[in-house]
Amino acid sequence: MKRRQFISLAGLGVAAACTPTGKGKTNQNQKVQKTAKTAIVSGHFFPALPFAFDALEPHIDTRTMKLHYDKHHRGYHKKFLAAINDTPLETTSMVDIFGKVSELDDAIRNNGGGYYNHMLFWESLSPEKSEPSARILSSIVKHFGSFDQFKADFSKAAKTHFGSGWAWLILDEDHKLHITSTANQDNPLMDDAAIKGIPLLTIDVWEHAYYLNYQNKRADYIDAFWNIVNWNSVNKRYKKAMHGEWLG
Ligand code: MN3
Repeated sequence: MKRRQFISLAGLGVAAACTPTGKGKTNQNQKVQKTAKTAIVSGHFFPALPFAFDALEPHIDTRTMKLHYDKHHRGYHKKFLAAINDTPLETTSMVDIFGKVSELDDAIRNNGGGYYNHMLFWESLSPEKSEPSARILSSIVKHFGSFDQFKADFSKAAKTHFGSGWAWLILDEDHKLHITSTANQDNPLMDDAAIKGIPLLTIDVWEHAYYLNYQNKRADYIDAFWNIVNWNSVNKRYKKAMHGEWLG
C-alpha cells in the first residue's frame, strides 16, 4: 500500500486543501488559493490520514483503520458540517465552538467532538518509533512521579473508563499536566468538561476502535497503543501549548 503524505493536523492542514484539482495550471493555482484561504478561515476540512491503513499493524489492524477513518470519522465530519450549515460556526474554530458547546445543539457537540477527537487520535499515532522530548518528560516526571507511572495512570484511565469515550493527557492553563477521560465524543476543550485543558495525547476507547481485532479485551488494545504513540507530535503540541496556543 502506498504511504500517504504526512499532513500536520495541528496546523489545520492547509496542505490538505492544496491538492490540485483544476485542469489547467492557472485554474489549479486559483483553486488552490481559494481552497487554502477557506481552510485557514474555517479549518473544517476532512483530514488525510497521516499513515497508510496497514501502517499500524499488528497493533491496529487494517480493517479497523479503514472502517474507523472512512466510515466513523467521515460520518462525524459529514454530520458536523450538516449541523453547522449556514451558521456562523462554519467559520468558527473548533476551540471556540467547544468553548461554548453547552449552549449549542447536541448534534454539534457529538459530531464536532467526533470530528475533532479522531483528528487528534490519528495525530497521536505513528508507525515510526519516537520518544518524549526532554521538556515534556521532565514535566511528566514532576506530575506523575515517573514515565512508567504516567503510562500506568493513563492506561488505567483508558481501561477503567465506563462505556464509550476517550482518555487524555492535557495541559491546563497553569501548565499542569492531567490525565482525564471523557464520555461519548466529549473532550477537555468543552466548556463543561470536568477537567479542562489543551489535549496533547488521546486514545479512543469506543469499541469500534478495537473490537474487530481485540474483541472485549480493551486492556490489550491499550497496552499495544504504547507501541505506536507519536511522541514527535505530542512533543510539538506540548511546546505550542506551553506558549499558549490553544490547538484546534
Ligand atoms: Mn472512534
